[in-house]
Amino acid sequence: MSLSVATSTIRQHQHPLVSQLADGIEAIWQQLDLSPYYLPEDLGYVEGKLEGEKLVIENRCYQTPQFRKMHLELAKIGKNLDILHCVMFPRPDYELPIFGCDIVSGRGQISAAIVDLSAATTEGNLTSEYISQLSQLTQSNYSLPRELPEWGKRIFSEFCCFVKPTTPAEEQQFLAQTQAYLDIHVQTALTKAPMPERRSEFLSRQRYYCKQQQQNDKTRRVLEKAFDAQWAERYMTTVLFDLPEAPEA
Ligand code: 18B
Repeated sequence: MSLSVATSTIRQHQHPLVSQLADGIEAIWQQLDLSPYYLPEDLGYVEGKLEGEKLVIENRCYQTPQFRKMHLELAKIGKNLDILHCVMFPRPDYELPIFGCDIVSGRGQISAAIVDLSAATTEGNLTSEYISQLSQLTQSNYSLPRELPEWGKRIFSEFCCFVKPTTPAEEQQFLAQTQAYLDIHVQTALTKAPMPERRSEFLSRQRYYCKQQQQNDKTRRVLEKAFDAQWAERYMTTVLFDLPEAPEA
């Protein structure tokens, strides 16, 4: 295993949907009052080897008054595998859903594209303001919807979109849909006030979300092959899905 630190950007070498969505996410984020969020020092930019191929991971991470951690990660494994991973964790005293998005592209073809706004409440329901705004979006149809794994069914909302886009038109539709979700989220978040009395409820839901995401064996396997099992475990639990502090007893 070898790790090194550098500042190069892999974005221009990735699948066009990955780089377009990365640019789109950062443009929408500009509407928020961003400050840096510091990841563990050795994990901001990492390189490893997967089956002899180079794996490069680039992280951008911010926080705002409404969001504890806004994480955009681009990964490139050899010439073949491009990944975009994005999660926005609200501060736990805000009744805001968790925005999450993942794109996996192998050999120039996207195999998985997923976006969701996942509920913050114990019952797992989005608030009516989210439901009404998301319901008003033009219905998106894709020729190859994918079935969620069991761990995902417990956290993702009825608005979750999980597909394998099959044409450039479907890729652009996914881009537009993801940006629409993110636009709604950022605009709504800006109107919110904290609800400290419900903090422990929101915290436990975020912890549940992270626990479920940590069960994604496909992510874990890629990281284990490129690094090792211990590194993969640390990365999944401190960078991808770190649990916020435990709720007060
Ligand atoms: N993920 N993904 O982010 N994952 O991180 N991802 C895969 O075609 C990575 C998130 C999600 O069917 C696959 O099956 C790596 C977020 C779901 O069992 C690979 C990183 C969400 C699946 C990776 C990464 C999310 C999935 C298999 C770190 C949702 C389907 C590709 C850079 C909000 C799981 C395929 C299943 C799949 C890898 C969802 C290789 C390494 C935020 C549901």
